[in-house]
Amino acid sequence: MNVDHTIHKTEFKKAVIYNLKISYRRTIEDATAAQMYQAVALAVKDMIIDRWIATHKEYEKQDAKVVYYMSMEFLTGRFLGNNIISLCEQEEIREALAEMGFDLNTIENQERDPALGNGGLGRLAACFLDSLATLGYPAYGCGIRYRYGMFKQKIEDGYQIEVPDEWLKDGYPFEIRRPEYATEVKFGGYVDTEWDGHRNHFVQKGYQSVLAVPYDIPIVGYGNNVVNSLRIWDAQPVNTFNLKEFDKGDYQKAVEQENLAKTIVEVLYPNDNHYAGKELRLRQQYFFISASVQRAVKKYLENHDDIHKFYEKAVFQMNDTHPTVAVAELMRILLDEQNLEWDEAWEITTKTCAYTNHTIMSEALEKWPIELFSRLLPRIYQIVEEINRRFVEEIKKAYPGDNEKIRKMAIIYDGQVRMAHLAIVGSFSVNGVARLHTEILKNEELKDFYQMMPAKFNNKTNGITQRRFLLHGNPLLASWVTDKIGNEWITDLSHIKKLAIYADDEKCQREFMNIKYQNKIRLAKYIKEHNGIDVDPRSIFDVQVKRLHEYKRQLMNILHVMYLYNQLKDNPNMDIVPRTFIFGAKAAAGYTRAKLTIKLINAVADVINNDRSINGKIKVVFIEDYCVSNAEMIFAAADVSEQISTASKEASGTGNMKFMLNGALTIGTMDGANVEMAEEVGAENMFIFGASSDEIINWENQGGYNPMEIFNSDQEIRRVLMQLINGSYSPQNPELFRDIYNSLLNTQSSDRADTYFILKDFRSYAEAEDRIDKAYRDEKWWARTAILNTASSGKFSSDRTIEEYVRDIWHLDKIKVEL
Ligand code: 9GP
Repeated sequence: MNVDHTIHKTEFKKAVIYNLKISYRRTIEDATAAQMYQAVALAVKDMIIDRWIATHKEYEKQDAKVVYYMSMEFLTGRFLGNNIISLCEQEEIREALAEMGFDLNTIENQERDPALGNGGLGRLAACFLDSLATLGYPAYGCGIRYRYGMFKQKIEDGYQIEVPDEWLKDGYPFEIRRPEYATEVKFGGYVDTEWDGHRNHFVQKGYQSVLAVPYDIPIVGYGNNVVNSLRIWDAQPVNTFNLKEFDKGDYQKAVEQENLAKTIVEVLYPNDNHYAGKELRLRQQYFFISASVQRAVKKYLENHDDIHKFYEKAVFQMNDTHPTVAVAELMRILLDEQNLEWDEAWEITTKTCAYTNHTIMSEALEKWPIELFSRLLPRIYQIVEEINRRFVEEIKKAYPGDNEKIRKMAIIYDGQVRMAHLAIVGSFSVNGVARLHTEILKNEELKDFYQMMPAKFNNKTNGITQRRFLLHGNPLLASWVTDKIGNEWITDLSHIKKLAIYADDEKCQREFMNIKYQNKIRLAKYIKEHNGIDVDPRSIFDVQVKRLHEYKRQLMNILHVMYLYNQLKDNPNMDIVPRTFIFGAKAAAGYTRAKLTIKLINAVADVINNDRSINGKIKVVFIEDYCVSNAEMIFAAADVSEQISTASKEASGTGNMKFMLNGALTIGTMDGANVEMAEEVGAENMFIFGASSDEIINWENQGGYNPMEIFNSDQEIRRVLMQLINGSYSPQNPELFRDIYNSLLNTQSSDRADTYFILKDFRSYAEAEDRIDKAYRDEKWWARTAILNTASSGKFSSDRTIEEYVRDIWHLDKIKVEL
């Protein structure tokens, strides 16, 4: 980019001063950091706007095909820092602010993280948007403008407390309200059939409706002038004062509309890999999908007159089953508004929709009771019934007399609408998110569908954006990498493999490890400020940060810490490298066992961190409110990355890739994308342990295993388990962790014992942890392996993933934007 930086800096400062004046009646001397953030953000937005307009002009000029990435969640994290980086103006802006007496990092820290997502699924959507813009592909993210995003987590007395996230409280400077695209969305009522002499028309009557009003947030491509949009929908009452209803004295109905609008976008359901089955959730789904699909069709018809070719200009990627009503909504519009015949509408729909599956966890599979679905979406339900009727005919044709196939594959069965089945039937592409995951879908979970329609199935291994997770999150390492190999890695991560030649160079090893050390000091400072705990940056930072879920096995990690502590107590002179076990995790508000696990981690931390007798050899830290912005700092500081899910359960994982990029070594099972990471870096450069996914699936098919045998035969494991119920970590209430104990041994309930094979994998895990201790002592080996991990992370850029989606599914053309 050729920018005259002197002029640029002066102009930028002027803009900030002007924004402060008109927004806050403040001057630079009396502005607070929060006000400065708003003023700086507006000045940056000003730099984005012309590019944003130019991008959309270019799309129109080229009549470009667009991908609509439909997702209930976009976990974007803060925008200011990323936008500045994408504009390639970081140094100028940093200097300009410094000249005004402000520090860019402090200003960036004022931004509230837009946390419109739970975990991996929402963060993946955000990485994809970043890559789409950087690669120059026309795209819209379509989502919901939740008034309250993911809750803020406070830890009080070791327990998680959920605090509302008021991210919009002070206004969000980057968004733009677009009332000109407001769209009505209808719920409830009934469907009337009207005959016009030629055909029946289906008309929804007696419904309630809300007005969907979009807000656009710019997604700035790196250094290429491309700016795409994340379009999130807000809900408003259609008429605030429904005078007609008031005249009839129906006060209730008038306020109903208002309440409906308010509640729809009120809050993000804080469930990750778990389906809540709440009516409001289905409303949210239809709300943003109906608005997005209506708008996509309208936009197409503004410049085209043949609706039959809609799919040549638009593709809908459904992020998990949550947006699946898109299949039926597009059918509704084509049938009822465009007056197409069923077969024509179906052809267009199934050439437009594509579906990504993100999990095999059965509790995450969405199924809606017919009663609820048909009451809320009566016309959509009729359409789904007809899709189902025709699909069942196809099953019968393919498998005559095989009722079992119908039972297993029908979309509507046993009083429920199965959204995954609708998604598969209505899409031309079905993909998993890592090779192993896709294989499990094909051979286990979705076997029947794969056998009937193999051509639809494909794999797209997830990726992450190196621009947020290295360039922004780890500036020291980023500039070291650029010094060594140039800056092409920023937009093409495959270049990072050039670092491999430095892996054996002792000077480079020292530099690399010194950067890690600086990042550990930065995190240690954060931990001191936020947790009041002193941690030694020379200790191994062993980190597990991700949502709390039983299958991710944070419990196995903390049980191992308890086991290690027992060894240290027995043998205070035990020779181990000091280790800091760092956790960060939010648990769904209603997930009792996950919340109890957080309490256990904090209880163990309390005992161990305060035991002088072990000389600080191990410490345990639970970082409060794990979110995108502190994640960036955590990845940069990690030595060890814990990716220890029960094999087969983690579809891909993406945190694993962020750690690898930042030079952490992985301790992990052969699960999700870990398998492909091992392929890239070599299994000898990771710490792999545990049962394979085949073994796990086999045991599951046999009804599990008997953990009591392990309990009876392994006294060290038994000791750890007994400490859960003898008050070692909860002297006031020895029974506190009884539920966790029971879940592992199943002494009380009819559930399968140790569903996630924690005790089964424990020995192999402890042995791998021990290998880490030994390996870390060999400084050269460790440094070399850390560099090799970074150097081998090229495959895991979301740029690569997006190129594969484009090549195999979306078929988009790149555009160039000149200013
Ligand atoms: O659990 C998966 C995680 O493994 C994956 O990396 C992420 C993105 O594909 O999706 C998660 N799935 C969900 O959050 C719910 O399906």
